[in-house]
Amino acid sequence: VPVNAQGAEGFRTLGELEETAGRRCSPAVWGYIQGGAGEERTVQRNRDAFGRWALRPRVLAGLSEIDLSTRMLRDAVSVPFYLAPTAYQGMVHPDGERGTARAASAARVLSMVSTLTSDSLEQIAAASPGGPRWFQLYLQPEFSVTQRLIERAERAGYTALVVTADAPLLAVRDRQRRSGFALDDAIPLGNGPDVRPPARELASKGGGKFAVREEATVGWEILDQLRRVTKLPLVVKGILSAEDARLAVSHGAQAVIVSNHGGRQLDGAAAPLDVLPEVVAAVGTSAEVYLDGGIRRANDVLTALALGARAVGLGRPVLWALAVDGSTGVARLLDLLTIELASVMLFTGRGSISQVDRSLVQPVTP
Ligand code: FNR
Ligand code: LAC
Repeated sequence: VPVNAQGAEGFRTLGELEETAGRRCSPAVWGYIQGGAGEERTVQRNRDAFGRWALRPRVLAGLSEIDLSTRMLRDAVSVPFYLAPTAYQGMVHPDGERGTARAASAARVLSMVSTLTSDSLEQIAAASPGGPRWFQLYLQPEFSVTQRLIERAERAGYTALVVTADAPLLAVRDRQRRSGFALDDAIPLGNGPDVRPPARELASKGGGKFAVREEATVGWEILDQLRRVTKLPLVVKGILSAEDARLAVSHGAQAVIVSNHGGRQLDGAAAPLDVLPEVVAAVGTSAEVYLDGGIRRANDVLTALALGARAVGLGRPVLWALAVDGSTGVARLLDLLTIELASVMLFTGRGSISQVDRSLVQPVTP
């Protein structure tokens, strides 16, 4: 057996990806990527939730073809999973967001591109001319800066606006603090010096009072305000209750993403998978429902789809693949997951995504 039995690609299976990436990243960057809020109970919960469901195999289903293609709002995509937005990809590999977007668009997988990228949103669009591509918006302290970002995203051909609502402030992340990483140390933001990440702390005013930074003081009417400045469909990311899902829809969101930011914001929050059924019930057919958090294998994808998600997002796995082998690594991740998904569809007797329903899963004791 050769010393590097993994071969040039660095990983041959989805299962070895995380560990391989961990060996490639500096401890500080790894602490940032892996870390969650507080003591990471929610990070753990996101994964544990999948263990409470089993897939129900179906045999002799007479399938001659498996079709994984579906639609996310107006975009036709080849698979029911997409790339969740993640910041500062240039830190993990020089291919950066351009490399990630290129791999995704070649496979016709949808990319949600963060506001906080190392490359500019125009460079990312140019590297993946066919898309599909949505722009993830972090509201800026000045609305004029927000508006300018939206105009740029429209001009560059992004087809929806993903408004991340669960980060009015970046949570204290113990692991990240211990590893010594601060966003301020990160490489410069590709979208320009006037674009800012969410605040890292609340400003104390003394006497137990704290001030919230301007852009984080908004209420649901911000969606109405955004709709006045753009025709792009609005997607709200970071929904974890039926109440907020209904509010998002009533303010014009065409889709919601059930997510707890990969366990990076409110430690103690529920797993997206556990909240998914109530959100799906609350919005009915008035909006599309997506989910991210803890998706690692094809069985996770199908479990979430069976419980009502239209598509699911990959966060950390994309960063792992990028760290290991740049754009090629991301392409390999998407390929491995796609092939695995097709086989799981066959084993569960589903020839197309529209045939995935609640009867595909059953609750089990972990
Ligand atoms: C994120 N996430 C995120 N979300 C967002 O809306 N804008 C962003 O810029 C980022 N940045 C970011 C950086 C890193 C390092 C991570 C790990 C995550 C959250 C992301 O979109 C998604 O919600 C979670 O990552 C999904 O969970 P998994 O797949 O990582 O378990
Ligand atoms: C994070 C922010 C940047 O989770 O979204 O680190």
